[in-house]
Amino acid sequence: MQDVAINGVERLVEEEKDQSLKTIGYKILNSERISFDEGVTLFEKGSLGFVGSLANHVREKKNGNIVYFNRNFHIEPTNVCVFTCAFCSYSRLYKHREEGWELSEDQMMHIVKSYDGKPVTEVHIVGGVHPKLNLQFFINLMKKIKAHRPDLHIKGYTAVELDYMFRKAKVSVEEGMQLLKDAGLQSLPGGGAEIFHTEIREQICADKVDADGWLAIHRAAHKLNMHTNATMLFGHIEKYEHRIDHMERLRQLQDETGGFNTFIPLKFRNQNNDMSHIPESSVVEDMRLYAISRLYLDNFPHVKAYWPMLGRQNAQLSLSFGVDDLDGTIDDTTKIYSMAGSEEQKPSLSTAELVALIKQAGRAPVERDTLYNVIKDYSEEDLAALAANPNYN
Ligand code: V47
Ligand code: SF4
Repeated sequence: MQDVAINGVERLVEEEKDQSLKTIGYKILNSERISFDEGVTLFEKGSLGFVGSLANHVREKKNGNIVYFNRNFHIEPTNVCVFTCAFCSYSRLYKHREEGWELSEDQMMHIVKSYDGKPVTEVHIVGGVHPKLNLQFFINLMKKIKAHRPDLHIKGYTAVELDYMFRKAKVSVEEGMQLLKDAGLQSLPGGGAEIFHTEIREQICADKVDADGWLAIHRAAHKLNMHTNATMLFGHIEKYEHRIDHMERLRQLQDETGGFNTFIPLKFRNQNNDMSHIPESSVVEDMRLYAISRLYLDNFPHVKAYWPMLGRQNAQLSLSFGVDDLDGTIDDTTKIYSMAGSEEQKPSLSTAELVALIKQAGRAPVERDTLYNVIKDYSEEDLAALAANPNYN
């Protein structure tokens, strides 16, 4: 089977009429790294079929037929935020905080406790940058969560939240990361990266941590043996070279530390924000982007499609364009996307539903923990039995 697939993609490259694409195609087939300019060329000239077949080839070489997911839940401590990112539909300024929400420690612990006895492995904590919630508040929260449920992996705080917390507490990035790690924080999510290039960053999120600051926080986490993710907000005013510049900076840091697990492209959604006049990208453009990121980020183990943002059908489609991870079951607590106009207004999928979705796409569903250790392979599982089992629905 694999020989047929490899022959298919080899033939596609061999028959490619454009010489620059053909050269890139051969490089990829020979597992050679592509350059910045070649990345841009793929965006400019690569058809969906061309980049998609190559990305699928790379994805199957790295991760076989597996699609990973995990069982997690979100806590969003607040949507009050000191920043004013133009694409954000979710945040409220402190002076308008009565329109938003602020959870107390008790309320957050209540959410954690509501999962007692349920087989979740991860809590993902992400929210706005509240001017009154400081480093000590979050250190206490980490300790409380860990004291209550030591086996729950805490993935929390974007580099934007951390940068603000550390500056306010007057600690260095290294000291701040160490304090949070000691309190129980284990991984960082990939948010806040947006587009690193200043030409774009100045227009969409001028006031929050810049590219070097974002990268310094992830570097510090990696040096403490913590794993992190990286996102890229795409499909707005950025050009192809800004996308490649973003991926290039991530590729370089990954060469240095090896601490990134997953790249997560996030499609810009245009409702209820200051960039609503910008049309959303097409599904073909989205799939080309997934594929090209799989090809460019040759040192990233995984590429994730965040299904609540993309919608379940397009997330299924992405599994043929380089994606090997669909994030998690996620309960209905994440509001970042529903408020920005995502199809998924109540993003919740049971394990049985997620497994069925992956199987429909002809892939092998595997539950993982945050660090990609396999918890359970569902490829031989009977779907009806799974749906009837209360542990999986
Ligand atoms: O940084 C905000 C994005 C991110 C919009 O690491 C928007 O596993 C699209 O980082 N349209 C936060 N995107 C969420 C995040 C994340 C999500 C899932 C998994 C992981 C992980 C991380 O949400 C922000 C920003 O890029 N975002 N507004 C919008 N209108
Ligand atoms: Fe605040 Fe994050 Fe929204 Fe920016 S994207 S305004 S940092 S909540």
